[in-house]
Amino acid sequence: MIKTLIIGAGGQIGTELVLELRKIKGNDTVIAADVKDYCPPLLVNGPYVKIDALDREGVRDYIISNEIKEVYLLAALLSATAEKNPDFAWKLNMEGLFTILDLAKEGHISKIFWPSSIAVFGPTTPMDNTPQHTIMEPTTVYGISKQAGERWCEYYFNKFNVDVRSIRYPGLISYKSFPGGGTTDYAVDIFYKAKAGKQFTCFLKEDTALPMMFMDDAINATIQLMEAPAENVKIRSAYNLGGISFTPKAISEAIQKVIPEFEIVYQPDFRQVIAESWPNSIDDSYAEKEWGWKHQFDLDTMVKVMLENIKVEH
Ligand code: AKB
Repeated sequence: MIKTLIIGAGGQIGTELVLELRKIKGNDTVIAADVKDYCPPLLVNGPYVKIDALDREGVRDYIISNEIKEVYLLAALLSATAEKNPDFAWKLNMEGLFTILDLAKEGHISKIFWPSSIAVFGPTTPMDNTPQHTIMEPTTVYGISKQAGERWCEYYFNKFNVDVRSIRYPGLISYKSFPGGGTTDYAVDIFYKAKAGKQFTCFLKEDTALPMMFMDDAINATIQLMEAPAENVKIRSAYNLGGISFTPKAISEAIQKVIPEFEIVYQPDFRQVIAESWPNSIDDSYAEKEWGWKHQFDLDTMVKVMLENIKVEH
C-alpha cells in the first residue's frame, strides 16, 4: 500500500487531484496536506494534515515517519500574486521543491510530481503552437521560478536518478475549486458573473489568446503521466500540454450561446503584460507520443459543463 501526500491540497489543482486519486487508490492512502488549520470541506473523506511547505524539517519528519512514497508538491504562488510579492514567491516556489527532491535523492520518496506552467515561456518564445524545446526567457517571477524548478528537476533525475515528473499547465478551468492569483483566472471568474446574470469586467484585452484547459483534462493528464512506465517519461524537465486556446472574446461568445444576454467589458490591467508574454497555443506532441496524452474538452463542451455546475447566490 503506497502512501501518497499532496502538499497544497487546498488549492485549485490539489482539491480535484486528491478527490480523483482517492477514487483510484482509496481514501486512506491519499493524504491531503495544506497550510490551513482545517481540512477543506471537500476533502473530509480522507486524512488531512497541516503542513507548511516551507517548514523543511516538519515536511521531512512527516514524510519519513509516515513512510510516504509519492509526493505531489503543488504549493506555489501564481503569476499575478507573485509579481506583488517576488521574494516570498521565489522562496515558496523553490525551497519546498528542494526539500522534496532531497528526500527522493536520499531514497525516502520513490516518485514526485511537481507542476510547471506555460509561464516558463516569454516574449521571445514562438507564440503559436509553442514547441516543447524552444527559446525560454520568462519575464515574471513565477515564470523564472518555474523555469529554474524545471532545470533542477532534470538535474536531480540525471545526477541522482530521482523519478520526478512535471507538466507545463496552461490556465485551468474548474468549478469545484477556485484558482488564486493567476493571469488566466479571468476564464473562471467569467462563469460566476455569467451565471449570476451580471456583466463581467475582464482584466485582459478581448483578443488575448492563451492556452487553457478544463480541469478534468488536467487531472487525467497528471495521473496518466504519474502512472506511465518510467522509461516512457523521457522529458524530466516538464511536458508541454495543450488543451483549448481561446481569447476573452471567444469564451464570452461561447457563453452567449447559452446565456444570450451575457455582457463583457474590457479593462486591461498589469496582467495584460504577463498574458502577452505567454504563448497563444501549445504543441504537446511529445506528451502525446511518449505517454499517450489527448485532451477531451473543447471550448463549447467546457462552457456547457461549467455553466451547469457553477452555483451562485442570486
Ligand atoms: C497563472 O495564470 O499564473 C497560472 C498558470 C498559467 O500557471 N494559471
